[in-house]
Amino acid sequence: MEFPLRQGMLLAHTAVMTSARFVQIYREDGAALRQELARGLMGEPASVSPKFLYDALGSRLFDAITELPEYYPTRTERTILDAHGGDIAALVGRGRTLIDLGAGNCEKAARLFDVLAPLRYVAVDISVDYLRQALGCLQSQHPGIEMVGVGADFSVSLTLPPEAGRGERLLLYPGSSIGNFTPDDALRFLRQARSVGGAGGALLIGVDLVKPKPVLEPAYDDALKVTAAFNLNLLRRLNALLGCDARIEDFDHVALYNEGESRIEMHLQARRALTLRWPDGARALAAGERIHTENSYKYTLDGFDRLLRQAGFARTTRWTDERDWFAVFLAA
Ligand code: AVJ
Repeated sequence: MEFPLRQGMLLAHTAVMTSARFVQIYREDGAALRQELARGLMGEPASVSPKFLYDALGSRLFDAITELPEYYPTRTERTILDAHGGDIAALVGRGRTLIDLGAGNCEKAARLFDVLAPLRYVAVDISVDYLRQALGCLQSQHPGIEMVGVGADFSVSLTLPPEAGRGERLLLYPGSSIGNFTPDDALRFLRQARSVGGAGGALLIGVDLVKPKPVLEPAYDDALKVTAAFNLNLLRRLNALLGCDARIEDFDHVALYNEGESRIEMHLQARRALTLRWPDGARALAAGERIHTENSYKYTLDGFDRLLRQAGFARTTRWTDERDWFAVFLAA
């Protein structure tokens, strides 16, 4: 199988101590990252891609978010998958190659191992280091499943290395990560997922649903301030990657539901007028001016079903929790 390498990507194979194999299909060079960050900061409004949220600390903070009482998506999706794993297995069959897009701690996929009995598990995540720990541990618990870890950034294009193997593919895209894309980009992503899945392929995807503001906003602005730390960690990344001089204490975490766009927005808001400086650039921010750091789109059941069909999936099945807060779609 051929896969295009984006400019700035290197191909590197790495061996580890466990029997899980690891492949890294991208390593953006520092110059490309700096350029991307500088371009975002100079934008109107200033922005930073949410992919920079997930360094080692950011991934751990996200894990902590999933334990918060206010953050309902993870546990609601888990309830749905636990309740309907059997239905899912009956529809997709056992013994597939399970491809986990944005695997993180691999916990969601692991809970499906019993019902789906995959022959191979391919965990894809932007944070390879995090994947190494998670997969190493999982491989020893499930020696019968061939495991491959893939470090990849598919925010631009979804491509898999030959190590992902052939065989009937079930793509898993849990957690409503699809919400980070604009609806247009989500459609592009779903079309790519359809083609990567191949004939007989299926996609199991978690989608967060539209609901009242008083439920949505606290989920992204929790009382313990874990989400604030998760968002503010971006400033540390700006300093480390770009050589920026941002001070954490100069910014507030802001999370708001934009009803017109049907999305939660996260921002970093300057507490006072200030200028961010880095080796070959600077960005002045007025007091109260924001850096846009994340969108998390919410869908209606029918709206997402329409998107799947537009992407070329002919058969869709969906399950929700009893409050209709979250949905899991199976598309073939
Ligand atoms: C990982 C993108 C699904 O949008 O709910 C959680 C990220 N941001 N709290 C989400 C997130 C703030 C999360 N996704």
